[in-house]
Amino acid sequence: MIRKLLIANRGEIACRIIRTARRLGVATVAVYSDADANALHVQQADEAVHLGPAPAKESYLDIDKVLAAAKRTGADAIHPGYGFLSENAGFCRACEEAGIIFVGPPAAAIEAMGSKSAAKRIMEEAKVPLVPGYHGTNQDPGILEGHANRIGYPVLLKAAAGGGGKGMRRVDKADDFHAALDAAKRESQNAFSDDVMLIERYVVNPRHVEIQVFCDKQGNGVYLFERDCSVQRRHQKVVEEAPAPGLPEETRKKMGEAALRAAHAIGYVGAGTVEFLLDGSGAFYFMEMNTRLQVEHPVTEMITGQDLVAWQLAVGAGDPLPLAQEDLHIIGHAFEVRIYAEDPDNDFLPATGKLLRHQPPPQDSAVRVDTGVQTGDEISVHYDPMISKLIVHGRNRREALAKLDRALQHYQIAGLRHNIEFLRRVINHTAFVNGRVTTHFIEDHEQEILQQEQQLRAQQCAAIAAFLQHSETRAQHRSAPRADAFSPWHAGNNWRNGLTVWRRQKVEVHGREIEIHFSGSEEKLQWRCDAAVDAQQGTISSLHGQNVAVLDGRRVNFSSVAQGSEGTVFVSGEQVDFKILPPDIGETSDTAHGLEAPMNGTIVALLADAGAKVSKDQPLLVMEAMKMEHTLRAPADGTVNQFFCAPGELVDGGSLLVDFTVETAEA
Ligand code: MV4
Repeated sequence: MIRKLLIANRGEIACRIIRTARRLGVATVAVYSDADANALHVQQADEAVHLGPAPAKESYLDIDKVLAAAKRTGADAIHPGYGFLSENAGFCRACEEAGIIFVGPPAAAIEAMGSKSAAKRIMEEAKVPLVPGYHGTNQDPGILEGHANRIGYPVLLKAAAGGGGKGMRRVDKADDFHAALDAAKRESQNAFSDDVMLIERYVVNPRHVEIQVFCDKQGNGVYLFERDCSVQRRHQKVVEEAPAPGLPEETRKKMGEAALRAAHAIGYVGAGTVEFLLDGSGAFYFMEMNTRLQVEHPVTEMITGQDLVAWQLAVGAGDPLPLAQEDLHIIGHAFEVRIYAEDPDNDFLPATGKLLRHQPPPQDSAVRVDTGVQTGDEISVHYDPMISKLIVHGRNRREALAKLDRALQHYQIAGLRHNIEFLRRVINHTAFVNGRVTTHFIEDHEQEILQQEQQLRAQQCAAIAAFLQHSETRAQHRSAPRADAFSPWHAGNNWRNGLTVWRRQKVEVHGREIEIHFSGSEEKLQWRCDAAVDAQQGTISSLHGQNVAVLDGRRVNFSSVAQGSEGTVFVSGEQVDFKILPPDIGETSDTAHGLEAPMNGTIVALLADAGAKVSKDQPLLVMEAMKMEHTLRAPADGTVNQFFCAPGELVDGGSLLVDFTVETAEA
């Protein structure tokens, strides 16, 4: 039995491991870098040891520091999580030598998978299906070309030391072979300081299907079925699911058994994943084996009802596997999506900064969120920009997919760009809904999945108007100057009858400047906005505080976040980010819609009647500001539709006073 476990990792996986350890009565030790001093995994562990500066090399990747932390705290085991030291055979050995249990496979099993060509030779021996190819040591270019011709084009050149698509080249015809070989070797040499290449027949439009295996120290092994991780973007997984849609039971069994042969061939212990390419005919081929717990393990937990970290701790302590193959069954269907701080509109550039809000959807036995961050945390440049993983389970694929979409709609993240909308477009795409997933899914459907021209809808305008009104009320109630710059209305000396006056505010939404007009109070607010596509005006009444409102007769969940001049509203499962623009001050420039107050002041007199036709420069109203009277005049010949103010009223600079229509020349 492991009594005290050090988790040599950070973020969601550290938190995930701590959760199981706690449940099992195992004490936990977190480690952390300078950047993570207040991180969730540090808060959740029983103890925490500081490792060093933020860069992983000086903290999470520093073997001596991690081992010293384990010794100091008396940990009897180390869980490496994924990434960092999880597949470092040297670290695994160092743990063994220090008498500390490494929760993972033996060092030799990690090493066996270190070279792709060596791994393929072992797999060939173990009768694990391989893509027809060459993985020998003779690297003479002429010999390699001969093999390519034998295999048949198209072929794929792969770096023996590679991974993640680096040093990989597709070659379509013999003429291109030598140029492609040179390029792939150069790339591989640069990336891995090794240019040994292997050649495979290119499998056209395959699926990535991987098998979860588990082995104990007694020599038993089971497979916990498959995960389909085909939907990827530049070798980054986007959606994972279990079971693989449409996989015949017979193929599942064959793949599971092949994966176990792979594991046994290298003396595997613990949780491992054997990756296969699955082609359109149902044939599958070994790609590689990951000798760690994987990011996407929760979908397997969901469909098997097992806790894989608990299994790891049991096996690590020397216990036999808790279940035999015949005890394992697939229950329903599960999806995982990875929520990243990144900008899908800008080539998925990682986003950094402060999470102004991190509010995952409500969780239950079918909706799980694994995260290592909370509102207020910083997403830094030092580590992976993954914010969390959302995992859902349903009785079948369709139900799981519906729950996934709903959960994504309820997920609120503000302060950083993220990929939630992108994920929703992926999972709602017809091809995805129908289970037609391949490794080319995102490329094939790029047009439909990537950002389309965004339109602003009435509900969203209404929500922004409600936000503006709410901010205005807050600003008015504050007497002292505010530290927060956000307050387009902050005047400090002003009172106004908010029920009758129409205010207007320019905001930037979806890269466009729009103007929102609003009138009324928190309880009942009217709004207008020309830019909305479906309706240009409406009313909002709020119920039960700020999270529920009736927008134009529909009751919706609604909330907002702001910092500085930037705001976000969440309404009806969607997010709209906007920027408050400074009001127009000075001359009455706006002739199309009306006249604004040039400054804060008091209305002295209205000089025209509503509905009156007036000529250019005719005085319309007088206001007083800074002890001087100012006359607002008609900007052109036209009609005074309505006054949004009355004599004696105090008005803010920039607020709309008169609705005015310029007369247009008629035929
Ligand atoms: C392949 C292949 C087609 N044919 N091998 C990409 C990363 C590396 N782990 C293996 N990869 C591939 N190997 C043959 N013989 C296509 C891919 C591939 C891929 C595989 C899994 C998931 C996503 C992928 C995206 C592009 C290419």
